[in-house]
Amino acid sequence: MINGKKVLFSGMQATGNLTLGNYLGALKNWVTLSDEYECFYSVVDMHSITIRQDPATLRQRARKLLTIYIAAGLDPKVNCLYYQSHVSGHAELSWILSCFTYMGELNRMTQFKDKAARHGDNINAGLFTYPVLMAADILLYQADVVPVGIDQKQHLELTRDIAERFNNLYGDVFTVPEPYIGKVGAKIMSLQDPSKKMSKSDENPNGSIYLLDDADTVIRKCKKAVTDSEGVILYREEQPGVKNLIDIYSACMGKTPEDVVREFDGRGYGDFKMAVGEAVVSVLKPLQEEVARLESDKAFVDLIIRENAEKASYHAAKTLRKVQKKVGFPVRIP
Ligand code: ATP
Ligand code: LTN
Repeated sequence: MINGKKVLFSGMQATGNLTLGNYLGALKNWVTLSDEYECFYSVVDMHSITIRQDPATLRQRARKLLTIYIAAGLDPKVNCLYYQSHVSGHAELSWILSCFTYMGELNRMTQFKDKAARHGDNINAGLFTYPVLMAADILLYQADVVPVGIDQKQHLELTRDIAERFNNLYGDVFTVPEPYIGKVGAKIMSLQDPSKKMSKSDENPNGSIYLLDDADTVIRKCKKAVTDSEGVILYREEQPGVKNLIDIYSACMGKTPEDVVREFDGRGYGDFKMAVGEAVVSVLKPLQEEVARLESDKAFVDLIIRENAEKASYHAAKTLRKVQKKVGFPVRIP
């Protein structure tokens, strides 16, 4: 508990450009949760270097991501928005936790298997121990809840196992976190292949709507979205393309899929796609304007970065000192 509130931790990698899937599936929920919890939202740049990055691009993207957090509606004076690499406790706790994590556990992680298959020329130890750093992120702040997509559930289960193992040995040191998997927009699919999720790392740019796409691009991508030859707008598994467009429209307009089906009863795909495009633009436009405004206010964003790194470091140090003592490191002489 911090300030009488339960603690929430989540993070996103600054790799690739954020998609509408990231926004509807993650960021939008983060904003909703931010009143109820004491929140830490990190730009997890240390996780990013498990895949080779161009340094200048990584730095730019990390800053852009932090700006998007603010523009999406996370008040940086209330929520702790910060770069993972600015708080050394993440790396320090990660080392300790790696001594309480088994090779067998890490070997079972499906994300590692996927990424190792995709980046066969660079299967580094960081890629393997990635979930330990993620556990450190979460446990460092004694988080109660962690909003993540379904793809991250396995990492969260490992985090819980590590926390429980540590607590069994040393007493109640860590809060054991619960995953929070949102319902609305939980899985937005690719516009070009509705059997795949919309992803930042998709090679086909028409499959994903990027948060910073302009209105014409958004409309064009929606018009090109793959549907079917049924010709009816119904919310069902047999029509995955249409279903995905209904999900997007309902998440953007705050309506239920049933409302949307009723609204478009008897209308054609062309009309519907146009309406989806306009709905997406109505969500993205204010966000983009706010990103531009923040980018022109460098001093404000710099201040947020500094203040929040200090706030995060303060809470991180509290847990870290406790853990160091428990495992037997000598106490610091003041
Ligand atoms: P990549 O495809 O490069 O692995 P990604 O687009 O899946 O990246 P992540 O950084 O893994 O993005 O995820 C950030 C957050 O966005 C996570 O909470 C994830 O669950 C959520 N998310 C990502 N893609 C989608 C999607 N298509 N629909 C809903 N939520 C998504
Ligand atoms: N692995 C996550 C990003 C991430 C994260 C975290 C999410 C790193 N550390 C801690 C929640 C909590 C991803 O790829 N989406």
